[in-house]
Amino acid sequence: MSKPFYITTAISYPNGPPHIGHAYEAIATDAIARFQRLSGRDVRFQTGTDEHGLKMAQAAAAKQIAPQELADEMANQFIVMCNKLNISYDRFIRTTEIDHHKASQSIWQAMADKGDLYLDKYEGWYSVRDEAYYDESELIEAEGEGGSQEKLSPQGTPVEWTVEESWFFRLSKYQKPLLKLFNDNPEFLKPDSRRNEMIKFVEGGLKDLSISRTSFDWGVKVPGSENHVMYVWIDALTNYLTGLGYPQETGLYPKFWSEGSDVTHIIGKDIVRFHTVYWPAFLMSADLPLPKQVFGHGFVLNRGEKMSKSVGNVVDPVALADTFGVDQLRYFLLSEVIFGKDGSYSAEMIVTKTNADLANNFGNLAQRSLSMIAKNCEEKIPSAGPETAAEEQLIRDLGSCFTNMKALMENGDYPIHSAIDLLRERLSATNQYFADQAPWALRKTDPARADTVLYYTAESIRQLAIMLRWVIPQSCDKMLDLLAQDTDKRSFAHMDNVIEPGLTLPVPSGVFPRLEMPASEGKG
Ligand code: ME8
Repeated sequence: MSKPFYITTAISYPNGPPHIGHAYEAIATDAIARFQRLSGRDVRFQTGTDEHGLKMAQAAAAKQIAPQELADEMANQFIVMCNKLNISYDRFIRTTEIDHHKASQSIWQAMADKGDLYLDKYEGWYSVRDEAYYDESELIEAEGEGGSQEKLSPQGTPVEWTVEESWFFRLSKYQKPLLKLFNDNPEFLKPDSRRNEMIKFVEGGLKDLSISRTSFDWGVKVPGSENHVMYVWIDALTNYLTGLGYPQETGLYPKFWSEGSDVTHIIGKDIVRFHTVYWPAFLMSADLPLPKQVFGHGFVLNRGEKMSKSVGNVVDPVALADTFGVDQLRYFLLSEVIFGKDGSYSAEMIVTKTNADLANNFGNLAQRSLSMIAKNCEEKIPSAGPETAAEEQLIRDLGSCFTNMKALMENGDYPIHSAIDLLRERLSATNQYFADQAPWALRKTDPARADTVLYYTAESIRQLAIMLRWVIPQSCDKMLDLLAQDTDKRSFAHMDNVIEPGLTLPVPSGVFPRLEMPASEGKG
């Protein structure tokens, strides 16, 4: 039996509506969660919103509303986005929930009990945009938003000099254990390029971390120091435990957060330090198990797209899904962006790619073969006569594709785009088989052979739809409905089944409409 699998996205700041980067992370994480479920694993998937901190407090103040009101309004938009994109989360966590305050206070207390927290005065640089403290040596001199030369964070955001009483975490104590973690577990941080960066950062020495604030109160109260709220990242990272019921020792928590489970955090490249240095150090301090893997994906950039001037490059992912289709957007992002690297998108790229791979390749194959079955085989899956070398190869290659796809997705690097490439090759090969065998011509000369070709085409579509279900779930389910497949026979375990001759099929209909470039979009 494989271990229970717990997968999470980062929790997003709801200081504004979701953008395409949030959608990308949710879609990629969802695809991996679905892949693991199709493989038969016990999966728990969590996403949510990170609602405390100065950034939220300032965004609410700018709108002259309470932070909770802003959080309620925007968290709802994140939930709408996840539902729209068919994100199969088990829990959507909001850090303003009561159980989360309790969990954050528990991990705080565990670190305090260890002797890892002390009170002192913080004096240094803080970036509200990144909700991060920076060392003087990390800052860059560059042109700031006002046009003059300024000190900026390594992410290019403004920093301010901060002086206040603060609780500190003895991060310095964890330098050696963290280096050991990186060295003993090459899988802990992927891709490797980010691992090398973090090893360098930790080798450079770790300063103790300021982990509470007194200058505002929008956060989780520090136990025993009521005038302090926790640094937002302490509470943010704890969300992964809260969602499992921590500190309760029964139920989901021991099942999904233990040596006997695989915990995977999918996050963007800008927050790798928080997840692979601070988070494991907090967990070590609290004597809690560590995640098995943190994957730092790249950024999705909208190049070639005309964007609204007032909001910079923010595009509403729900509007994109409305325009192009949910599965079209999912397919595009997952196949176009190399997981772990930056990628770019434009309306034209989405239209071109999904028309080629989904409408022309997959859609046409299904539409042509299923309408032939409807017309010539009394709407039933025909019986197959003896297989020729062509069918043998068709089925053998689908089997190898399945094996290779699983091997790729199980190696820890999650090369999602390469797994999809394998499937695209199979779609093309199945189309080629159908064109070469020309069942419409065989119908006149050798009807039994025409039936055999239609049978194998239908069986190939069944296997392809199962193999693509983690990428484009709604469309594959529609395809499997057209093949009259029971809903409980659609997982990887059913790849070995074969479609039943004589099965009555519903009236075929198109699954992938051909997209047109929306009139309002530029050519990119
Ligand atoms: O960082 N492309 O929240 P966030 C791809 N609350 N991913 C992107 C992206 C882009 N253009 N822009 C952002 C936070 N992301 C914290 C996380 S977790 C305990 C707390 C990713 O709303 C980003 O890297 O700024 C992060 O993984 C996620 O979106 C949320 O970003």
